[in-house]
Amino acid sequence: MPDRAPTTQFEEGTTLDRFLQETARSHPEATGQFVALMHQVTLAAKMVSSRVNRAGLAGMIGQTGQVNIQGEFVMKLDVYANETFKRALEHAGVCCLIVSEEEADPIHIPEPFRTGRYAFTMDPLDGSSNIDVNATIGTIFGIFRRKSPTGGPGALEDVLRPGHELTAAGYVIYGSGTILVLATRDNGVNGFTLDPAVGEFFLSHRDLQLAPSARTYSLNEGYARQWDPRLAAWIDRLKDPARGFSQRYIGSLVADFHRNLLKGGLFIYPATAKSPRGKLRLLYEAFPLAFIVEQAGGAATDGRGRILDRVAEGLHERTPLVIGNRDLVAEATAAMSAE
Ligand code: AHM
Ligand code: MG
Repeated sequence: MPDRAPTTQFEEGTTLDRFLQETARSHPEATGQFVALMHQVTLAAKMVSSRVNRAGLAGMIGQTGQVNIQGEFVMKLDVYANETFKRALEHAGVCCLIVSEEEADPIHIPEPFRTGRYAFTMDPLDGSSNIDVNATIGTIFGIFRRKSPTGGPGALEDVLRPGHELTAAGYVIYGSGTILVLATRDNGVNGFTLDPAVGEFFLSHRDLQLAPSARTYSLNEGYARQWDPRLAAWIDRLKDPARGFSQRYIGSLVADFHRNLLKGGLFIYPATAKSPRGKLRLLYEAFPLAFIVEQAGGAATDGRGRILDRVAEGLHERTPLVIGNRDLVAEATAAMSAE
């Protein structure tokens, strides 16, 4: 369990704004930059949410015809989300560097705004393959306190570092409703639901902890013949009716993760013959979700060791991911590394 005690009491219906202001108050050294950064994140999240809801009407369905740094076809909504988060953050004076799954190189902040205290990592639109079928998608983000000298531009050292140095992480899920989940060291994991009529996020999921008896596993079984045989054998054992497991997988990490966070469960995206290092990105997907799951009492490994102990060496590095309830992660990891 994380070493923390929530510092402030909040009732449901508290706005995200008030939550941020009041939690910042318990840090006398706070400069207000974290609150300002989160304001910009929520602004961008509301803009993307609105566009997602109208995607079919706003010309947002389909591909742009381009291929991104990951070798994937870029969707129109990928571009919109990337630009929206970038624009919201680069002129706020709170970030020294932004890195995005959609961009080959770091996004340097223009003068005179680049003196901010934080480096921001993002997968602006996770689950792109689900856009055109109106299924749940999301945005995943991580926030590091800068390491490079203050006063100047950020540098790669602000993001190429161990995952356990994250200050905060979160995601926005654009589903039947829009929910922003934020994890911080002092206040754990909290979910805020957007009331579109009011245009505000309200606290709806206070101090989230993984449900203890998980009975769901999530992975793409279409790749079973490409897995390490030890993983295939373990998944087969999990199907013993006595264990009572169900499988759920939509192919949007954010959606699969959110369901498992609320109900308990295990998500795996292993190494496959096609993606021997896994498909998911360490900086944009694995680090933020590993930070969140640990704050919620769970665990995340790459099949060998703790994700947050990995040191990011490249912006677009990939990793296998095993994430969810602690006991299931331990069981899966042991099975995958058995001699
Ligand atoms: P994206 O960030 O480009 O959308 O890609 C990542 C997505 C994850 O959301 C999801 O878990 C995974 O890719 C699904 O991949 P697959 O179709 O191979 O199962
Ligand atoms: Mg993604």
